[in-house]
Amino acid sequence: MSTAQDLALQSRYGAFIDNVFQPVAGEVFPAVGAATGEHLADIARCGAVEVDAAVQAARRALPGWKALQPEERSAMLLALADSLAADADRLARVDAVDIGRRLWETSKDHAIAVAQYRYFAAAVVTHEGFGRPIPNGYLVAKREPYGVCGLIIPWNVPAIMAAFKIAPAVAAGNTVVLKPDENASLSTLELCRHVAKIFPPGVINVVPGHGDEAGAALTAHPDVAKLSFTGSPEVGRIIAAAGARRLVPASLELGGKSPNIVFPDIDDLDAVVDNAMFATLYCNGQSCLAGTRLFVHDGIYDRFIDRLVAGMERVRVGGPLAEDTTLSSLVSAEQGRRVMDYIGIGKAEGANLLCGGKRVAVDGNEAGHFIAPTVFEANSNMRIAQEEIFGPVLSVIRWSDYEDMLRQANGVRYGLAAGLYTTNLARALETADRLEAGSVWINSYFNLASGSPFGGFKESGIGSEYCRETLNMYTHLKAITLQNRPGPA
Ligand code: TXE
Repeated sequence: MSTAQDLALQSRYGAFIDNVFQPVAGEVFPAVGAATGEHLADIARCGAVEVDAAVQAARRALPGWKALQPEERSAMLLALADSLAADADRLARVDAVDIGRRLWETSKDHAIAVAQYRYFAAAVVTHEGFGRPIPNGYLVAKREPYGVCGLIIPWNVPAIMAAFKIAPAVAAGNTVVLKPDENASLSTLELCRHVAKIFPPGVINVVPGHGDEAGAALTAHPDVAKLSFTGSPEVGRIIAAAGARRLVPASLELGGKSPNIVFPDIDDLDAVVDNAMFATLYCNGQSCLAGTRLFVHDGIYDRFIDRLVAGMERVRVGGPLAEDTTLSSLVSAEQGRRVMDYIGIGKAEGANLLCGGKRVAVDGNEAGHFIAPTVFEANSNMRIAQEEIFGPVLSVIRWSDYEDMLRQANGVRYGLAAGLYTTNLARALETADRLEAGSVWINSYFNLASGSPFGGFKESGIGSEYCRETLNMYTHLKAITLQNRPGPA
């Protein structure tokens, strides 16, 4: 049995519009297993025609959907969560094979996604406007959905990204057209099979395809009233500019170069080393949240680095489905080249390579893109310590002066996340206040829970996902006044 059959995939996927996969008429692109190069399915390369059909379906569905009571929309989101939870093992394997991430991680992705649908099912029921008396009457401010939302997501955590955008948008009464990434469309297309069983036609539509084709058509469509994008800052600017041209809001999540700061007073060095490794290697380093700039205090530097390098050298690089794998394949040959280029840049800049820095051969995975955990001693001005690499590459920076370290920690264009480790509560809180980042984790990296605002400062983006505030991003306020008699107030 082929992997595709084992995963119960369709051999071809068209656009998902009005709860039906459309017949594939034009060009297709392949879904390929990242670690194996195995052909998994053919996917329609959608363009302006399919995008328009999807947007029109979403427009037709809008009046009925937004007229539902929040409790009714909530019930459907809960049913979707239950349906996805029942299929989570298979969906996690689909993502593991498609994007080359270890199964342990993609299983967590799907659990987070399910929790996300449940969270917004609950949150929308208590998402309220406000009211107050005015002379001779009342003011009511109610929240209304924007209409059709255009959602564009990347490849690194597709199930989470789809849930981050679909759940709040449809909970709030919008209908949506989502474009998944061309490197990771399968689990989103499989999600559609669940949607079709539960939602009215047209509420959730998916148009797979390339960014400059389906993505650009969706962004420019005159009937799309709100945009939400996660991806690179370069494309984020294109989306924001397209939104500005039509004066529709665009929320953006655009990556990071997060500092992870180790103070000299930590009492469990091994645990902090483990955290630093996890912050680097999770998602094979392809996470916008990755803690890729590790500031280690001079007082513990040598001991810390010895353990860190020993730990990194023990990391098991392997196939995504192997149980003992800690680090697996990057998503594509292009991403592999990009990461190897950055490793070359680090060497050329004079950074001191402590471990890794090379590709790894994994038995039976000739076609994969495996790169060993790579640690450089660097300084903050180097490109490897400034630019998002999106691979298992860590820059370690030695520090001794607190103010200088903080200046360096904040000295990048991004501001998505930051971690710090100390037993000194006052220092922890002061540092958390002064870090320019949307999320600060004290003593535990990637400490995310439904309800934590997730969004970037500076060039990491605009808007917060994952929390109640997100429902505000997908609604605008309408003021209605009631007077007890006609005439001037
Ligand atoms: O991102 P793109 P790529 C960063 C990371 C990575 C780099 C490049 O550093 O190495 O970006 O990755 C769609 N109009 N992040 O090239 O191109 C595209 O089809 C409309 C950080 O994969 O930004 C996909 O669906 N859409 C990030 C999505 O945008 C367009 C996660 C993201 O692709 C488009 C991913 C266009 N003109 C990469 N061009 C994070 N914030 O987590 C592309 N797209």
